[in-house]
Amino acid sequence: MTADPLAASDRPRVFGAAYSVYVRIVRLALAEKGVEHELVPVDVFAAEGVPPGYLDRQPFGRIPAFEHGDFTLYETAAIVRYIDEAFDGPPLQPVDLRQRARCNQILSIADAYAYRSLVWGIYVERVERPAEGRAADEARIAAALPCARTCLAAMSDLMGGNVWLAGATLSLADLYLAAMVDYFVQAPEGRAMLAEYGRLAAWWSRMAARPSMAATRPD
Ligand SMILES: N[C@@H](CCC(=O)N[C@@H](CS)C(=O)NCC(=O)O)C(=O)O
Repeated sequence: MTADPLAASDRPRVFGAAYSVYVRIVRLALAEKGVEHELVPVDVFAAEGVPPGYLDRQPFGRIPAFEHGDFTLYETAAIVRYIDEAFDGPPLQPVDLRQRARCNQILSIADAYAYRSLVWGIYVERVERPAEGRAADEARIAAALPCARTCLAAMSDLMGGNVWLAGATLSLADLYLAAMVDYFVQAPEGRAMLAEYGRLAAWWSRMAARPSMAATRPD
Protein backbone atom coordinates (compact mmCIF):
# COMPACT_ATOMS: atom_id res chain seq x y z
CA MET A 1 0.00 0.00 0.00
CA THR A 2 1.10 3.56 -0.62
CA ALA A 3 2.61 5.51 2.27
CA ASP A 4 0.13 8.27 1.50
CA PRO A 5 -3.22 6.51 0.96
CA LEU A 6 -5.56 7.90 -1.66
CA ALA A 7 -8.55 9.83 -0.43
CA ALA A 8 -11.71 7.76 -0.82
CA SER A 9 -12.86 10.02 -3.68
CA ASP A 10 -9.61 9.40 -5.65
CA ARG A 11 -9.70 5.67 -5.08
CA PRO A 12 -10.33 3.79 -8.32
CA ARG A 13 -13.43 1.63 -8.52
CA VAL A 14 -13.37 -1.76 -10.20
CA PHE A 15 -16.74 -3.18 -11.24
CA GLY A 16 -16.98 -6.94 -11.35
CA ALA A 17 -16.44 -10.04 -9.26
CA ALA A 18 -13.30 -11.30 -7.54
CA TYR A 19 -13.55 -14.71 -9.25
CA SER A 20 -13.16 -13.18 -12.73
CA VAL A 21 -9.77 -13.64 -14.37
CA TYR A 22 -9.91 -10.19 -15.96
CA VAL A 23 -11.08 -8.44 -12.80
CA ARG A 24 -8.20 -10.08 -11.01
CA ILE A 25 -5.69 -8.83 -13.58
CA VAL A 26 -6.84 -5.27 -12.91
CA ARG A 27 -6.76 -5.78 -9.15
CA LEU A 28 -3.29 -7.35 -9.40
CA ALA A 29 -2.06 -4.27 -11.27
CA LEU A 30 -3.50 -1.99 -8.58
CA ALA A 31 -2.00 -4.12 -5.80
CA GLU A 32 1.43 -4.18 -7.46
CA LYS A 33 1.30 -0.38 -7.80
CA GLY A 34 0.25 -0.09 -4.14
CA VAL A 35 -3.07 1.59 -5.01
CA GLU A 36 -6.13 1.00 -2.86
CA HIS A 37 -9.37 0.43 -4.73
CA GLU A 38 -13.00 -0.38 -4.22
CA LEU A 39 -14.47 -3.54 -5.77
CA VAL A 40 -18.08 -2.86 -6.74
CA PRO A 41 -19.90 -6.19 -7.13
CA VAL A 42 -21.38 -6.92 -10.55
CA ASP A 43 -22.56 -10.42 -11.44
CA VAL A 44 -22.77 -10.77 -15.20
CA PHE A 45 -23.59 -14.46 -14.85
CA ALA A 46 -26.69 -13.82 -12.69
CA ALA A 47 -29.79 -15.80 -13.70
CA GLU A 48 -31.56 -12.50 -14.43
CA GLY A 49 -28.75 -11.50 -16.78
CA VAL A 50 -26.42 -8.50 -16.77
CA PRO A 51 -27.58 -6.01 -14.06
CA PRO A 52 -29.59 -3.07 -15.36
CA GLY A 53 -27.40 -0.07 -16.12
CA TYR A 54 -24.14 -2.05 -16.30
CA LEU A 55 -24.13 -1.92 -20.10
CA ASP A 56 -23.63 1.84 -19.77
CA ARG A 57 -20.24 1.02 -18.24
CA GLN A 58 -19.37 -1.96 -20.45
CA PRO A 59 -21.60 -2.29 -23.51
CA PHE A 60 -20.47 -5.89 -24.15
CA GLY A 61 -21.66 -6.97 -20.71
CA ARG A 62 -18.23 -8.18 -19.62
CA ILE A 63 -16.34 -7.53 -16.39
CA PRO A 64 -14.33 -5.54 -15.37
CA ALA A 65 -15.27 -1.91 -15.86
CA PHE A 66 -13.16 0.78 -14.23
CA GLU A 67 -13.63 4.28 -12.87
CA HIS A 68 -11.05 6.78 -11.62
CA GLY A 69 -12.56 10.11 -10.64
CA ASP A 70 -14.57 11.28 -13.64
CA PHE A 71 -12.76 8.91 -16.02
CA THR A 72 -14.35 5.60 -16.98
CA LEU A 73 -12.74 2.82 -18.98
CA TYR A 74 -13.36 -0.76 -20.04
CA GLU A 75 -11.19 -3.48 -21.64
CA THR A 76 -8.59 -4.90 -19.30
CA ALA A 77 -5.54 -4.20 -21.48
CA ALA A 78 -6.44 -0.52 -21.64
CA ILE A 79 -7.26 -0.39 -17.92
CA VAL A 80 -3.99 -1.91 -16.74
CA ARG A 81 -1.91 0.33 -18.99
CA TYR A 82 -3.79 3.33 -17.61
CA ILE A 83 -3.19 2.13 -14.04
CA ASP A 84 0.50 1.68 -14.76
CA GLU A 85 0.84 5.18 -16.16
CA ALA A 86 -1.57 7.06 -13.86
CA PHE A 87 -0.13 5.95 -10.52
CA ASP A 88 3.24 5.96 -8.81
CA GLY A 89 4.76 2.66 -7.91
CA PRO A 90 6.93 0.19 -9.79
CA PRO A 91 6.50 0.37 -13.59
CA LEU A 92 4.62 -2.62 -14.98
CA GLN A 93 5.65 -2.15 -18.63
CA PRO A 94 9.27 -2.60 -19.72
CA VAL A 95 11.02 0.58 -20.86
CA ASP A 96 13.14 -1.31 -23.37
CA LEU A 97 11.43 -1.27 -26.77
CA ARG A 98 11.79 -4.97 -27.50
CA GLN A 99 10.92 -6.16 -24.00
CA ARG A 100 7.86 -3.93 -24.15
CA ALA A 101 6.91 -5.56 -27.46
CA ARG A 102 7.31 -8.98 -25.79
CA CYS A 103 5.12 -7.87 -22.91
CA ASN A 104 2.40 -6.79 -25.36
CA GLN A 105 2.80 -10.01 -27.33
CA ILE A 106 2.27 -12.09 -24.18
CA LEU A 107 -0.85 -10.07 -23.30
CA SER A 108 -2.26 -10.83 -26.74
CA ILE A 109 -1.46 -14.55 -26.48
CA ALA A 110 -3.10 -14.70 -23.06
CA ASP A 111 -6.21 -12.91 -24.36
CA ALA A 112 -6.53 -14.74 -27.65
CA TYR A 113 -5.51 -18.29 -26.74
CA ALA A 114 -4.75 -18.95 -23.07
CA TYR A 115 -7.96 -17.64 -21.49
CA ARG A 116 -10.24 -19.91 -23.53
CA SER A 117 -8.11 -23.05 -23.31
CA LEU A 118 -6.58 -22.87 -19.80
CA VAL A 119 -9.59 -21.42 -18.01
CA TRP A 120 -12.76 -22.39 -19.90
CA GLY A 121 -11.57 -25.48 -21.77
CA ILE A 122 -9.76 -27.12 -18.86
CA TYR A 123 -10.38 -25.52 -15.43
CA VAL A 124 -14.10 -24.84 -15.80
CA GLU A 125 -14.80 -28.29 -17.23
CA ARG A 126 -12.56 -30.29 -14.90
CA VAL A 127 -13.08 -28.38 -11.63
CA GLU A 128 -16.14 -26.11 -11.73
CA ARG A 129 -18.63 -28.29 -13.56
CA PRO A 130 -18.14 -31.27 -11.19
CA ALA A 131 -18.29 -28.89 -8.19
CA GLU A 132 -21.70 -27.84 -9.49
CA GLY A 133 -22.73 -31.50 -9.73
CA ARG A 134 -22.40 -31.63 -13.51
CA ALA A 135 -20.25 -33.94 -15.61
CA ALA A 136 -17.12 -32.52 -17.20
CA ASP A 137 -17.26 -32.33 -20.99
CA GLU A 138 -14.31 -34.63 -21.76
CA ALA A 139 -14.39 -33.78 -25.47
CA ARG A 140 -14.06 -30.09 -24.64
CA ILE A 141 -11.12 -30.78 -22.32
CA ALA A 142 -9.41 -32.95 -24.94
CA ALA A 143 -9.93 -30.24 -27.56
CA ALA A 144 -8.43 -27.55 -25.28
CA LEU A 145 -5.29 -29.47 -24.30
CA PRO A 146 -3.29 -28.91 -27.54
CA CYS A 147 -3.92 -25.15 -27.43
CA ALA A 148 -2.99 -25.05 -23.72
CA ARG A 149 0.26 -26.84 -24.55
CA THR A 150 1.01 -24.40 -27.37
CA CYS A 151 0.41 -21.51 -24.94
CA LEU A 152 2.79 -22.91 -22.31
CA ALA A 153 5.45 -23.72 -24.91
CA ALA A 154 5.18 -20.23 -26.41
CA MET A 155 5.32 -18.51 -23.01
CA SER A 156 8.32 -20.60 -22.01
CA ASP A 157 10.13 -19.76 -25.28
CA LEU A 158 9.35 -16.06 -25.03
CA MET A 159 10.44 -15.93 -21.40
CA GLY A 160 13.80 -17.54 -22.23
CA GLY A 161 16.18 -17.09 -19.31
CA ASN A 162 14.34 -14.13 -17.78
CA VAL A 163 13.18 -14.14 -14.17
CA TRP A 164 9.82 -12.65 -15.21
CA LEU A 165 8.02 -13.26 -18.48
CA ALA A 166 9.09 -10.06 -20.25
CA GLY A 167 12.41 -9.34 -18.57
CA ALA A 168 14.12 -8.81 -15.25
CA THR A 169 11.20 -7.04 -13.62
CA LEU A 170 7.58 -7.97 -13.13
CA SER A 171 5.26 -6.71 -15.88
CA LEU A 172 1.65 -6.81 -17.02
CA ALA A 173 2.54 -10.01 -18.89
CA ASP A 174 3.09 -11.79 -15.57
CA LEU A 175 -0.19 -10.53 -14.14
CA TYR A 176 -2.17 -11.68 -17.17
CA LEU A 177 -0.77 -15.17 -17.22
CA ALA A 178 -0.83 -15.59 -13.43
CA ALA A 179 -4.56 -14.90 -13.19
CA MET A 180 -5.14 -17.69 -15.75
CA VAL A 181 -2.57 -20.18 -14.45
CA ASP A 182 -3.98 -19.94 -10.92
CA TYR A 183 -7.15 -21.59 -12.27
CA PHE A 184 -5.38 -23.90 -14.72
CA VAL A 185 -3.27 -25.58 -12.02
CA GLN A 186 -6.37 -26.50 -10.05
CA ALA A 187 -7.03 -29.12 -12.75
CA PRO A 188 -4.75 -32.20 -12.62
CA GLU A 189 -4.09 -31.83 -16.38
CA GLY A 190 -2.99 -28.24 -15.79
CA ARG A 191 -0.66 -29.08 -12.91
CA ALA A 192 0.94 -31.92 -14.86
CA MET A 193 1.39 -29.83 -18.01
CA LEU A 194 2.94 -26.87 -16.18
CA ALA A 195 5.43 -29.21 -14.48
CA GLU A 196 6.73 -30.17 -17.95
CA TYR A 197 7.88 -26.59 -18.53
CA GLY A 198 10.53 -26.12 -15.86
CA ARG A 199 11.19 -22.39 -16.39
CA LEU A 200 7.50 -21.62 -16.35
CA ALA A 201 6.92 -23.80 -13.28
CA ALA A 202 9.68 -21.88 -11.47
CA TRP A 203 8.11 -18.60 -12.62
CA TRP A 204 4.76 -19.77 -11.24
CA SER A 205 6.33 -20.51 -7.82
CA ARG A 206 7.70 -16.96 -7.72
CA MET A 207 4.48 -15.43 -8.97
CA ALA A 208 2.18 -17.40 -6.66
CA ALA A 209 4.17 -16.21 -3.63
CA ARG A 210 3.62 -12.50 -4.34
CA PRO A 211 1.51 -10.61 -1.80
CA SER A 212 -0.61 -9.25 -4.68
CA MET A 213 -1.72 -12.80 -5.49
CA ALA A 214 -2.82 -13.40 -1.89
CA ALA A 215 -4.51 -9.98 -1.72
CA THR A 216 -6.61 -10.70 -4.83
CA ARG A 217 -7.36 -14.39 -4.29
CA PRO A 218 -11.04 -15.16 -4.91
CA ASP A 219 -12.86 -16.66 -1.90
N1 LIG B 1 -12.07 -8.23 -23.50
C1 LIG B 1 -12.53 -8.16 -22.14
C2 LIG B 1 -12.78 -9.57 -21.64
C3 LIG B 1 -13.38 -9.61 -20.25
C4 LIG B 1 -14.08 -10.93 -19.99
O1 LIG B 1 -14.20 -11.80 -20.86
N2 LIG B 1 -14.57 -11.09 -18.75
C5 LIG B 1 -15.35 -12.26 -18.42
C6 LIG B 1 -15.13 -12.66 -16.97
S1 LIG B 1 -13.46 -13.17 -16.66
C7 LIG B 1 -16.82 -11.95 -18.57
O2 LIG B 1 -17.24 -10.86 -18.27
N3 LIG B 1 -17.60 -12.92 -19.04
C8 LIG B 1 -19.02 -12.74 -19.17
C9 LIG B 1 -19.57 -13.39 -20.40
O3 LIG B 1 -18.80 -14.06 -21.12
O4 LIG B 1 -20.76 -13.22 -20.64
C10 LIG B 1 -11.49 -7.45 -21.28
O5 LIG B 1 -10.31 -7.51 -21.64
O6 LIG B 1 -11.84 -6.81 -20.29
